[in-house]
Amino acid sequence: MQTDVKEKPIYAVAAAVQLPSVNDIEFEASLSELRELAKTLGFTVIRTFIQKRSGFDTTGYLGVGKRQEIEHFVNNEAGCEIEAILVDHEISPSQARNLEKETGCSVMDRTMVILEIFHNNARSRAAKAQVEIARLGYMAPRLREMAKLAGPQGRQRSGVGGRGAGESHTELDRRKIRDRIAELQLEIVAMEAERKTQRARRQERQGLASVALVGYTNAGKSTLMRALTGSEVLVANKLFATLDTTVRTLHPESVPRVLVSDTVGFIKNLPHGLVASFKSTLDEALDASLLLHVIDASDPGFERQLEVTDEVLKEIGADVVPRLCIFNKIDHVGDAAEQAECEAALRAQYPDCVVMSARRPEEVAKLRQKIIAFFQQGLVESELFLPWSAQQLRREIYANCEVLEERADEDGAFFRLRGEPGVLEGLREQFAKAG
Ligand SMILES: Nc1nc2c(ncn2[C@@H]2O[C@H](COP(=O)(O)OP(=O)(O)O)[C@@H](O)[C@H]2O)c(=O)[nH]1
Ligand SMILES: [Mg+2]
Repeated sequence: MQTDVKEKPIYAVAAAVQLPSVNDIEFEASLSELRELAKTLGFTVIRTFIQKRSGFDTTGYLGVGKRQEIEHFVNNEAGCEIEAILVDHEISPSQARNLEKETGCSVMDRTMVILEIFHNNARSRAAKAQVEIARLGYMAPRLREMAKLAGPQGRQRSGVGGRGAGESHTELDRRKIRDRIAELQLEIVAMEAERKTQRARRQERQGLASVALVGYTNAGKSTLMRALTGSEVLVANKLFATLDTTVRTLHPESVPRVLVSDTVGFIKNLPHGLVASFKSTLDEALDASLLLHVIDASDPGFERQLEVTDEVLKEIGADVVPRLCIFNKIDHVGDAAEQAECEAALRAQYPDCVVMSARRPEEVAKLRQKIIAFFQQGLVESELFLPWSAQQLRREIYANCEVLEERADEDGAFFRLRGEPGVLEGLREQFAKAG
């Protein structure tokens, strides 16, 4: 596992055309989402170029003047090496190629940025196949342009975001890509059957206490994850945080031990072709015994987002998993009076919800208690006697139960324990045999 947080930053610039049909708020929201997504891939976006136009420039997406401005910035002003231009739309292969040629930087459009994140986060075989289908679909029309770039004068593409996989695809012709997509689709159908068995296995693992964070990008999922698990160092570098499976234990450790996992997050401006692969990356949510649905209470559009999240969770069959709604960023909702008003309104509309700020440690501690309480619901208290002759079983006790009290006498030790009924029964049987 990579833990080196001193990794050199990878610099990028963002660029976007604002069409007349898009208002300033929508435009800025989409751009800031793009910057968040870029951060997930390890990019530091140091400058954003925007241009109002009645349509995209057919040659290079942005008008020629803006392209020159970017070229000038990248080569004379930036003061660091700019690895990529991130474009907040899906653009055509030739637009991308022209932009690359004129600026000397790799171009990643919105679709590609998102695809790379999905690629890094797909865990199950079905999710990987689903993401590969989307990648192939994206690559197919771009092969010719990529081949043009690949000559001796072709730019060396950076390794960021798994460009390597794209390169190997340049050798395949379109027919091969079509065949591969068909093959993957068959595999996915076959995997549906496998999923059913996985479900059954998951049921067996119910004993394992696991929580998954779901919700829109920028709601504060990773921040909460960090606060709940104390994994400051690892999450500090977004690139490695994404490549690692983001699963950590609740900290300080609890009984039972609770695993917390982060998910990719819903994207407001998700290109159509990526819907299926996005859903597949939510597999994690299906494995959890409890979902934490994180909502940015300070986002004016949160109600619609909440609905979409509910719908999608239902579609993937995760609506049966118990769920806790967390309205986060309450500190970001106006002054104290406005915060109180907002909190009261949320509590009235969503009974059982949590209203909090991931930046307030005491509220994070409360959430942690609430999570633990959820998993302790099924636990029972019991007294067990462990004779001295069976002291080798002490470790079993401490590993599997919460010890509320331990008293010793001449014959052995009395334990007052809290744990799952099955676990306590198992211990009792072992003690009987050993005693
Ligand atoms: N004001 C405020 N900002 C927050 C809170 N939680 C997260 N943030 C900020 O919101 C941004 C997105 O957070 P992040 O955890 O990356 O969101 P994710 O995309 O859901 O994982 C970051 O800049 C966080 O610092 C909160 O409770 N209050
Ligand atoms: Mg995140």
